[in-house]
Amino acid sequence: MAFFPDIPDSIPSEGLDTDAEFAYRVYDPDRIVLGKRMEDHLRLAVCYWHSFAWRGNDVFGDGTLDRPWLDAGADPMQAARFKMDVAFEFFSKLGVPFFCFHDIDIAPAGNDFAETKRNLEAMVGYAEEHMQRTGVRLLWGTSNAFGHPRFAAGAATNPDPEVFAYAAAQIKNAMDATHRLGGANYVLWGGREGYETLLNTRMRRETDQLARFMTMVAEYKHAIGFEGTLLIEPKPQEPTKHQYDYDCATVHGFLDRYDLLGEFFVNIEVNHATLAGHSFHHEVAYAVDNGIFGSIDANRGDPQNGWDTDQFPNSVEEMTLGMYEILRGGGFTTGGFNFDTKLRRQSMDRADLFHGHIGAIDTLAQSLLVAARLIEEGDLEATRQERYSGWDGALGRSIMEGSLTLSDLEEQVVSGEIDPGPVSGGQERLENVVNRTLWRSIGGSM
Ligand code: XLS
Ligand code: NI
Ligand code: NI
Repeated sequence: MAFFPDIPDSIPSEGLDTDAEFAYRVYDPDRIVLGKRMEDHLRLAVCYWHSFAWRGNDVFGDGTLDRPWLDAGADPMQAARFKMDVAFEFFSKLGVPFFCFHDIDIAPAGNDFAETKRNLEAMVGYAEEHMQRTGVRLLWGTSNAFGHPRFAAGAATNPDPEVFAYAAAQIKNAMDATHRLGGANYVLWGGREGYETLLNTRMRRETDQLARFMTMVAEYKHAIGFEGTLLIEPKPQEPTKHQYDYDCATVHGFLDRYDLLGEFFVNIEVNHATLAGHSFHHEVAYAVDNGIFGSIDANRGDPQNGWDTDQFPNSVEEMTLGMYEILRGGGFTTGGFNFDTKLRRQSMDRADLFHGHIGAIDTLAQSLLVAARLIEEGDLEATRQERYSGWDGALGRSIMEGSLTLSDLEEQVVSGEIDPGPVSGGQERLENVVNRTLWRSIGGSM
């Protein structure tokens, strides 16, 4: 029996003039953009946890969402299968190629670890059947090593090595599950890998532990022949006061320090960029430029809130700027756009889950079109190129090659050979270039 009986079996791509609510206006999987299908550019994924494993509760009140499989009293494995049936009905009606999950989203905890492991294996088998039937694939798997009280002081960064060991066992199983389901990536989000107070914390010890843990994860990846990408998801705080994977630059420095570059890449979340005091554009540009770009969690924050509101992306401008950097860097390889999105607590109709995702998908599709146009027109890139062109000349090259000293440069400046004048950065014109392209897209001429 369908859980979403009023939604058609697939969401059609009908163009901007349609009146249908359950239709894509811009997203068209087969449309070719810069020589590639839209579906292959965006690699869209729905997240299991907020969409199916959360009832809409917040710190002030109970769940509001209609999620009958979460009701108390149900047999846990039966409820997990019911949840998965509904999740796959949703994925396939929406028409996205991928989903993402945490271990505990798909399988219930048993009475002991061994039973939890058996539950996970059984549900992975059930997921395999659904994936075969629907063709939906796994963008990434992950493990929830932050929710259970044993992880209150962190998982890998816990003061107790037994908690480290427990997390290791859990993450090994989640990696096995991801590998078995052909996941394109495996994600580590350090939910409580940080501190609440420095008064009881040895910061350097904790980051050493985290690095050891990540090294073990990378070793295990190679041991089992998992070909997906390992991803770290930076976030500055929440739930802890301070998280060690603060932002892309911090993660980059960490990977470099512990010799993990090339093993881990970043999964950038729009809202986490906002929480870190950056723009999404900044985080993507940093990751692409420094060779650590991996994947995106497309959920946004709200400028008036200081927490992770996980809203559906709806700003074409914000997503265009990130998309532009992604395209400039050659696009996704194993990554994609995951919707780590939550409905608002009042959005309690079953159809709301479709409204949220359909709007978000069209927002990303439109952003892709605008960003592709910016690439094709080439004005931004040409301006950047011109701005740094001095570095391709004799002076720039010799400085960077290391063949000039401070004294050499002083000599040339004293002799008057070097006498630079100020040059406009042209910011307003560049902002106009972006806006013009956005406006043309609103006029539908794309
Ligand atoms: C929380 C994170 C989380 C990860 C997966 O803020 O975004 O949802 O994406 O553990
Ligand atoms: Ni988040
Ligand atoms: Ni996320």
